[in-house]
Amino acid sequence: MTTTLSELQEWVDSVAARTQPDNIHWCDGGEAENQSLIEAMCESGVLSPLNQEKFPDCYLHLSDPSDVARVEHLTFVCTSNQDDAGPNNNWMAPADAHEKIDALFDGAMKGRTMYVIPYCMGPIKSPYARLGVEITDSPYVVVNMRLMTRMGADALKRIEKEGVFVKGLHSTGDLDPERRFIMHFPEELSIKSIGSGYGGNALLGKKCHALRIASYQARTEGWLAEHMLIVGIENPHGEVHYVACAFPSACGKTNLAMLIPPESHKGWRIWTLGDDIAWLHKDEGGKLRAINPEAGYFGVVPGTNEKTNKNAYDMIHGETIFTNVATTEDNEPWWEDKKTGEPSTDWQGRDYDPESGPAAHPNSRFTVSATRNKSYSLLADAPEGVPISAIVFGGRRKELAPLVYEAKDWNHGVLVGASVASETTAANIGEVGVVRRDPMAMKPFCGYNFADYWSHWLTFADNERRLPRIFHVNWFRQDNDGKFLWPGFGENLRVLRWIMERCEDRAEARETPIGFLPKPSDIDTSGLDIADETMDALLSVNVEQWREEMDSVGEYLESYGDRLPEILRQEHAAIVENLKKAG
Ligand code: GTP
Ligand code: SPV
Ligand code: MN
Repeated sequence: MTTTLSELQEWVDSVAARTQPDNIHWCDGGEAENQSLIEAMCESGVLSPLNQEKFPDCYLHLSDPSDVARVEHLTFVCTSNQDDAGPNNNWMAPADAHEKIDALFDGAMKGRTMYVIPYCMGPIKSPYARLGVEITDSPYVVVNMRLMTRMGADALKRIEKEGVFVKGLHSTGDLDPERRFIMHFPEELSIKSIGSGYGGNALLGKKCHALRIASYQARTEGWLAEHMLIVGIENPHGEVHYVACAFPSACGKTNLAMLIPPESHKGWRIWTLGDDIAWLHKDEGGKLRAINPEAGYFGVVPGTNEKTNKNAYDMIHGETIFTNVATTEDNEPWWEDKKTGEPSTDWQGRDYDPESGPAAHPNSRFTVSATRNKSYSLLADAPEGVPISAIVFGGRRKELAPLVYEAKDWNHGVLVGASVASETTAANIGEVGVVRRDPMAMKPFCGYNFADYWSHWLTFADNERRLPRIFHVNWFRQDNDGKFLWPGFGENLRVLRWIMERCEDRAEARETPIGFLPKPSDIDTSGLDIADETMDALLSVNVEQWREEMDSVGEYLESYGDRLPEILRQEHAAIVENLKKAG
């Protein structure tokens, strides 16, 4: 397979001239190709088969121990003008960036096969879908891209027809963190990544294309590319609301996207549209509609069990690639909080020893096709996407942020999103558990200046009535002993119910300085063993702490200088004023 599109052919030729692979393989995305790649990787030791009786067609990949997460400090947005990338991004001048990274690509694929992966982000017939081609020397990337995107012949056909595609060049290089860079050229619709084989660094359709490049395009074209799950919530009358939630990495998107309603909620159903990324467009009637650009899940493994997330637990019992989990004596995958079995070999392939840390890496992941998820919505393939009733921001906060609150209107909602802060997680290399600002859960993923991004969000306010309402949730409040106050997981449906009822003007709320909160009695806690004091704590606003928080938000926003939209400044001032009046 080659291509009729000369721009694509010339790019592939020029990459081959620089990287000097032994072979070039154009991926068709078919079953035979996939099987032969898996066999070759099992032979070379890149993959190993797991217990095929209990985990049919499941494989284990152990990455280089230095290459286990995204690397925000090595990720760059290379716009001609530094201010366009903004204080939220590392920046390098495009010419310098190309020179630096091209030198690393020189001869990088000697002795290897170069794979050309045409892919489509979004339903293949959707007008909202976008195309890309990833060139990589990693067969692991190929089989993962096949699960995560609509990859192969159909995508290539559309690329040839439309002629516009994102160029993503990737090589694992020598995996030396000193020679690892993830560079984005939004003005050229291109990405260059070297030195990592891991997740968001290497599967370029995901964070690099569908968020960093797409967010940049979305701004000029009038839509939004967001780090959001999309979920349909069906009540016992068969009415469905679609909700899009932006939580930072490893803060509960996959779990919420496929949650199982609690016992007390008979007749409720959850439909998964997406678990990580949403592309939102205004339709002709002015409603926001969402598509999921992805076709699979690259999800956090630890914590997944029959109680927390049975859908995910069942889904990953077949046709799944596990990265950096432990294994048991009889070669089943094992991870912390799996609740059954014992680890015998850890994620580095060593005999398990509790002294050397967790058995599975905290950022170990499963890659699996969305079609294996029992709650996968048929509408995930709908070209026009689904209408969104509510946007929900959230973060991982031990203190401060209540279980749920609602913004007063769209502009206030943009402030709520811009103010999101969350404790860092193992999804990025670096310190874990430190609170940092993560506006709209997009800190690592916005491909341009956050101030311009907030201005873009604010442009949607002109048709408020048809827009989703905006909320903020926090499943992660803790008591003094570090115990979670809220049971989370399936029980989060109770909070989503209040959110949906607010969207239908059916639920009560009390006005507070930070927005609308439910009274404890507004959240249905039937069948839940939770103390009244706990509900009070979860649904209270500590004015003193919030004053400090808003000071810190104000300082953060001002760090964006002249580009900061005046409306956001006013929204912030209004909350500060409310808190002042509150005593
Ligand atoms: P990325 O794939 O990195 O974007 O993460 P994500 O936002 O999809 O997070 P995910 O659903 O994988 O959850 C991350 C971790 O948080 C897992 O270990 C979960 O078990 C845990 N978690 C998810 N939801 C809840 C919840 O409601 N309460 C608590 N306490 N933990 C949760
Ligand atoms: C995240 O970190 O938000 C992820 C995993 O979803 S990765 O694909 O590595 O970005
Ligand atoms: Mn994510």
